Amino acid sequence: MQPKTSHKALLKWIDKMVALCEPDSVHWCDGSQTEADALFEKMIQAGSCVRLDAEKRPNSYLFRSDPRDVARVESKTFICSFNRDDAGPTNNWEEPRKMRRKMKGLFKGCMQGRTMYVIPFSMGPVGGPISKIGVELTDSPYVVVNMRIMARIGDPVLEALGNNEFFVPCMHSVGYPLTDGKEDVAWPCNPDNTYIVHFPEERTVVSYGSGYGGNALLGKKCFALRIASTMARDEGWLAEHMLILGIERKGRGKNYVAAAFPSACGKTNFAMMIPPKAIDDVRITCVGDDIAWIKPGEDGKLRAINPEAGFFGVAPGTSMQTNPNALLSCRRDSIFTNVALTEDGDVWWEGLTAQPPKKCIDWRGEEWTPESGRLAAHPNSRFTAPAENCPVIDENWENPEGVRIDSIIFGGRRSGDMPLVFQSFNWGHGVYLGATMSSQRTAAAEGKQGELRHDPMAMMPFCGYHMGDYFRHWIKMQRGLTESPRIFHVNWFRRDADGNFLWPGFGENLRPLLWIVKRSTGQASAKESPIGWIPRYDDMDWRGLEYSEEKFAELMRIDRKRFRMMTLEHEQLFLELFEHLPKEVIFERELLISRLL
Ligand code: TSX
Ligand code: MN
Repeated sequence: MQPKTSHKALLKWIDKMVALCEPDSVHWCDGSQTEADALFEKMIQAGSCVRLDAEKRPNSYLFRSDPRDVARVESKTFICSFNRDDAGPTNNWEEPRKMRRKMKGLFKGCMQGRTMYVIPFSMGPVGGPISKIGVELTDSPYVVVNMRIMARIGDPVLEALGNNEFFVPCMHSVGYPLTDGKEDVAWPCNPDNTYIVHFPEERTVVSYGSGYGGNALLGKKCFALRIASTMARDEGWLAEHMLILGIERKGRGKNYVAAAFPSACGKTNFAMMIPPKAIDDVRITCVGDDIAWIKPGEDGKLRAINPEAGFFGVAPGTSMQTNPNALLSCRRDSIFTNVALTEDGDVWWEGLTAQPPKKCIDWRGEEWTPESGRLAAHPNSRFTAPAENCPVIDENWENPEGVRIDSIIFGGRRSGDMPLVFQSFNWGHGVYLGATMSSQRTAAAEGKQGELRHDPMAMMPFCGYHMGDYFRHWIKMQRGLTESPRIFHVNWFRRDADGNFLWPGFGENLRPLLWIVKRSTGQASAKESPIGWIPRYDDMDWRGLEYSEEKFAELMRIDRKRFRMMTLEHEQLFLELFEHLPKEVIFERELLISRLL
């Protein structure tokens, strides 16, 4: 196939990779529906996927992965900076030259018997001032059809790339060559030799052995977070693991909020939540559910884009009760991975309906009944859905200039201590709240259930450089801004002594969100507390919800002793990062302790 560009650096890199990987052919992806249809047809023939029922789930497909390839592999994820110190103690590091040599060995002949797909992709609207271009080379047609939903791909991107624009080279192989006519399998992968490698100084990604999610769709975690966070540090902006939502109040205009949550907090649910019926003068719209690129605008205020074009959401737990807008987003034109297949050619997962189907095919391809005692869908099963299918997608979601961010929210899953919502005293204190973010592990995650785990700004697995330098960059970001967003902390998961959730969550989260937006625009009052500004009972909008002042007091209670103990855990994290920490976060801890005495 003829190259469709005269970009010298791109052509040179592809020639080199073709010589190394030895694919049978090279396919330049144009991104068209015709191309996607042909790829799906080929994958159906190969037994890699099934087409779902044309009425129940139009233009949608189901894939089942190898059971050994079902999630991101953090133990095999590397940041290969020149100096080990630049990767920091929270990342795996290997010397770049040594890792390059290792990758070269793995990639030698790795695409024999396969097609190499060239995927030019844009993170953010094509040609936008905040957007960036990447090119992924992959031997996985599954990656192509997913990238087509999650990013803008194909001819328009090549055109924007022109003859010498910058791009991030992203090299991917499932690591399963079909040497000498070896037979293919439904989900080729190489779990024993999986590596997800980042070269932050070179701005390149190399991934081998996995075809799943963030290991293989390299525009998402690898580029838009790990590489982009490094670019953002160097260029004075922020690449964050944040959702972006719009909140429009009748007669009071519209504001945008960015929020970072660790896993298992229902980030996608929050990003497209439906307000309680009684609050009928507020509209919530979704700009993005996972990643925000945030840049100072001409006016010295922060503006953000969602660099992605789709949702790669966890399926289990998603229902018409928890998140109707996510379900409607994957009503059509979607890809499902590792969920169950029903008898009528639709999908099912735990939590989708109160009643499970009488029988179905589980994520491993085996017959399943409610009595079989296994999960029908893998806990990390996913839907890949186009953002434009979302009923509440924001009118500005593709605005290349982004949306103005008025509030930043950090959150966590905390059963015992954190109040529903509070506001930081200032930017530096807000950065401290983000830096010391912590969440309880759920059954799905590895490790002891209920144990608190630090996840600064929800970026622990996604920061492409030293976490201490990352805090410093956050502190520095305020300089040069004419006005900075207000920073808040929320917790939907506080429980009473009997273990019951104190807060109903979901749509009711609009109430703390309303206070957040009013605080950010000087429209709500608050009370000072040792940990920040908190709403009084009367500062909250209680229309349509019976929630007593006593219960609110319990929900908002600040146990000074517990918070003093918490600062010891903060110290533990800070010790690890000590040499790179900005003194602001150390002083914020001292101030917090003083206020808690
Ligand atoms: O996503 C959630 N959100 C955010 C929604 C906008 N979940 C789901 C779990 C995370 C994967 C929540 N679970 C939330 C929440 O706000 N809150 C809870 C806890 C909870 C669970 C069930 C109830 C209440 C709270 N049920 C009843 O009150 C009947
Ligand atoms: Mn995420």
